[in-house]
Amino acid sequence: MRRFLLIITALLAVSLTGYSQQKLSDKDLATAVWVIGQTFSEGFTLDLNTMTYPKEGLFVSYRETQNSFDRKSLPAVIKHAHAHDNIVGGWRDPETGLYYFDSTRKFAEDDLADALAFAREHGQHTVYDAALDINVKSNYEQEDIRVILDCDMGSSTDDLFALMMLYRYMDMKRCTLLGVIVDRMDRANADAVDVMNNYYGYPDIPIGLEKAGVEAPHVYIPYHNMAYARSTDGEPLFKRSIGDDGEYMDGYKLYRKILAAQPDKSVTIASIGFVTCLARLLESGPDEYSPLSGVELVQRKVKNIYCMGGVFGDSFEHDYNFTAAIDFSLKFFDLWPKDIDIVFSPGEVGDPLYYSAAQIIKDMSWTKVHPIKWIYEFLVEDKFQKMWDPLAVINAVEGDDIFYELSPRGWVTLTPTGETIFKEDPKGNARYQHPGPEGWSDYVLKYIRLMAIQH
Ligand SMILES: [Ca+2]
Repeated sequence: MRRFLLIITALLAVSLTGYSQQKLSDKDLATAVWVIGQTFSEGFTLDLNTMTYPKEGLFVSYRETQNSFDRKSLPAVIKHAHAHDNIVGGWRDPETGLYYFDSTRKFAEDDLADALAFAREHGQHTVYDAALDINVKSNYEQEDIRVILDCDMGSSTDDLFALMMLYRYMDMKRCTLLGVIVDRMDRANADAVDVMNNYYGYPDIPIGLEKAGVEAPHVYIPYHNMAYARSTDGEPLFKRSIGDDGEYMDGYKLYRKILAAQPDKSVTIASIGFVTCLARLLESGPDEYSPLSGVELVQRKVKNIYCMGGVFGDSFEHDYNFTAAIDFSLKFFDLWPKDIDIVFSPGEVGDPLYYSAAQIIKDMSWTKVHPIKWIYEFLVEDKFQKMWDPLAVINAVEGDDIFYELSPRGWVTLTPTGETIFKEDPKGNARYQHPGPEGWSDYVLKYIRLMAIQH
């Protein structure tokens, strides 16, 4: 009977949209919040001004109320909420079964950097996005991640999204992008990266370009002219740091220059294109940047590599990245040091992540002119892009424990026809991502979309 009355009280409280909390005593409010907690076992966020559940915004708990896990603690939570944002949240810890209540702060949907900074400052593990209904991990104990992105810019647009994610991670102080290697020959592809660097506010990130890689690989979407787009009055649409007469360093050379200047075992590589520059790096000898050979330099400076490529599941679709540059790929597999971890993001993991052209344009409606949006407005006939490449980048920055279930350790060999073969061995340097459980693909796509709407 008592529980029944409590539920009635709570439902009454919640149903009175616009009902000012001054009319509801704090004692009644505590009762209502308690019952809401009992009703929503997964968790809830409640705006005490309106007694409604917010439909948008990013929500982070205050540190001051984080150990409030019983009914006695609720008056203090509500008092804190009144003095701050007037929002309370609750969630059940699945390990202990305890239900926690928090006073909560709200940020705008496009203010993820500030929301994460607040979460880190307050020792909170997650930021809740009400519009997308996802929890974003704050990784507040994360160390500095130094990343080199190696991409085949100029064909599929998922390389652009992967690069966009890295700028957003930098905005959130979650990584340092040391450089971008473009392993698809043709300077227009490097110019596209230059546009992205400038657009996202990082005009000085060095760019290297493959000069002896795969000859004329297939182009899926010919967006290489994006860097030279003009407005109707003939003005360049996008800023660039490297002029038409400027030079890009050879990709493997830029690898050597960057690696030589980094602390030992500190660099993470995210490889989302061909491995031609990596193969040439591994084959390289001492030069003006380092007395070490390429293999020694990688062994000394690289912590790990996350590699979009390979097929390990039942997919019939052949791997593209390794096969298209098979001679380089075989060298890469042969020379990559056996003591440096490699995590593969196989094609089948990204296959279900469809980002539609219409959704891309909508998510970038916060700005009139945007390099990725420009491609979708003016060039693309495809209806969607599969988000393969961001998966390697997310893994590289967020670590191995959060987004993915990885295979056991083992060794991966590449056959001359481009097949990737995994042999389990606890001493092996290789693991590969498994597709997540049901709902996982939706979650990751929402996460990529959340990054796309930040500005
Ligand atoms: Ca790619």
